[in-house]
Amino acid sequence: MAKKDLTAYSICSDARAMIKKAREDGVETVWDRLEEQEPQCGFCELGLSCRNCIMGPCRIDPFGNGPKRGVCGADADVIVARNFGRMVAAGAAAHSDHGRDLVETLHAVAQGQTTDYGVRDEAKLRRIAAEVGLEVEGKDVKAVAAALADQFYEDYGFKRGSMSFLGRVPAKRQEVWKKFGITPRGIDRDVVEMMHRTHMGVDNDAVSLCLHAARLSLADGWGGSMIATELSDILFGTPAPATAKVNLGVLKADHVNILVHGHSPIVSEMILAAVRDPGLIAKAKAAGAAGINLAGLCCTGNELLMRQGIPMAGNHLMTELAIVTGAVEVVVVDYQCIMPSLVTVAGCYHSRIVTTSPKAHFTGATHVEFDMHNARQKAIEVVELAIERFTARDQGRVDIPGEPVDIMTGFSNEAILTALGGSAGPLLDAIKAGQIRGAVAVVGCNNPKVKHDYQNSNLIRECIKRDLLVLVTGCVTVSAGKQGLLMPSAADLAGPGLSAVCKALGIPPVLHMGSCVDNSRIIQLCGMLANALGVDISDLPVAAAAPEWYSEKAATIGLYAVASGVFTVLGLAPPILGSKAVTDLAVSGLEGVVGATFAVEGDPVKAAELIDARVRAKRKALGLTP
Ligand code: XCC
Ligand code: SF4
Repeated sequence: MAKKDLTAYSICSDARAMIKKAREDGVETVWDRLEEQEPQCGFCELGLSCRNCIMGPCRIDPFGNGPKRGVCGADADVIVARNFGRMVAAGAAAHSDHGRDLVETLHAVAQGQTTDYGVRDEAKLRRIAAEVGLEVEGKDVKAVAAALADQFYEDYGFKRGSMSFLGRVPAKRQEVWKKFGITPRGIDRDVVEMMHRTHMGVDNDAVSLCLHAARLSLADGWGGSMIATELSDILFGTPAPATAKVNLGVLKADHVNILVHGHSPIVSEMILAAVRDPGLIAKAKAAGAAGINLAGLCCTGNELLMRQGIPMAGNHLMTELAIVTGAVEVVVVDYQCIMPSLVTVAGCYHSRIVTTSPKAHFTGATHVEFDMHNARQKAIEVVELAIERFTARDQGRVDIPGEPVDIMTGFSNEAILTALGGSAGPLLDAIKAGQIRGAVAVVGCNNPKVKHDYQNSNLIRECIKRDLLVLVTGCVTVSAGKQGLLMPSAADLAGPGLSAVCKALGIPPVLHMGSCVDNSRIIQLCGMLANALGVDISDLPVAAAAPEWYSEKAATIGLYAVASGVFTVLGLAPPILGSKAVTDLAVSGLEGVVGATFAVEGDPVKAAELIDARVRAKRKALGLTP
């Protein structure tokens, strides 16, 4: 197969060097497999294929010549809406089931069933418990933790028919949700209901399906994801600003290198504790290594980066390439976004993929199952495996490209408020004065269909130039960090207003707010700003973008952003274009319902212009300078 020039795949020199090495080493990557899949199915791309029952599979002809209905009679609108609904349900399920693991961990801590985990931020535990209406006066940590775990368990079911964090939603927004019947009721309930509605012969109206998709996405954003974020802070510490490093250069040729990949800090925090164990460090030295080096990939990397300053080796499209360095002993994974190909890539070197979750087995990987009661011990076993693998490493095949880049991290809402002197007031003043014209959350993944990191990093550049403060999470963090955009010095690339504010506060124009579940921090911040101004979130000069998204979870995040009132630009179209009704709803109709829409734009300059237009309109409506 003809290979494209290396510059076509990624803007990053470490990525290009490793794609070249992969070719030399005979390792197949995600880009090779994408080429093999092309041309991809046009029906599926448009959302027009259905296999929800075995009277099918069915497909609708987008050109109107072939069949217009599936065997059951479902038309293009119903099929597209059902498929999109299931996509959103899967994304919400992933985030929320991750959140569930944290609730179970808090519960185990409260019941004294584990000593491996504990409450690291008791003040936050008490604050959150009081916020959701629990009695905290005179109660000890364990009692408060037990009550909070019980409260969150109910958010998953349907006992209360509402969610703990609804109080964070501005009153005007709650009215909008009530009016259209999209107030989330229970995380599991709303996800299950989507599976029910999309069974053959249940909900057969595209608008009704889309509204329920919005409701269940809100159960994720203001529910499952928000619970995951807040409990991770309580159990592992609330992030505060710190500096760290990013790119494949964080790997060390003379060290045992362990990468954590996936999403939950429950596993990665234990690995971190184990790599700091003096006994294990001594073992590594006895095996000929200079020490043990831990680095992160994807979202669990973001969790460790935010709270512990652990370096980041890369984002989604760097996960295979990290192993191609030949310097990685073990990749410890939990769940989500872990390409099954990693097992094959690891097999081309001395590397091992270690799976840890009972929910996520990979054929060919080494399974070391972690639970609340054995996590510390299991982490030690994993580090011992890595030390053993180090002795099998072929140093002649090691190539670690480039030097790491500095990044600033740790901007939880608590940290942002502290940096501002205790309240959102100074931020609002800067927005009112037009120094900061607005804020844009640039979030999400990489996708081999677009040049790696190009759209992510260039949209950020375009936004800060326009005096728009940028907030990043997930894989975009690495895209931005590698380009130097997460350092205070990037203020020089910002417009004059934003640049001045950043310099005065010593912060970067692009703030790292965490992993993908931590997008909940961003909507919470939007809620706080709206409340401070007495307006709805949809009145704020804010926007969101997922320039290189690939995952079902990103679709869910995009939808809860829009349903919360935040205009959202996607760099790639979701599979809905086969239905005019669903597409019209997404890009215009939703404005009249939730006060925000999606737009699809892959070009970073054009995307920034769309965002700028939204910010201008919102500023004008608030009586501010454009
Ligand atoms: Fe996955 Fe969360 Fe996307 Fe990265 S950004 S590819 S979802 S790891 Ni969340
Ligand atoms: Fe075909 Fe309808 Fe079955 Fe889908 S649900 S596969 S459209 S018959």
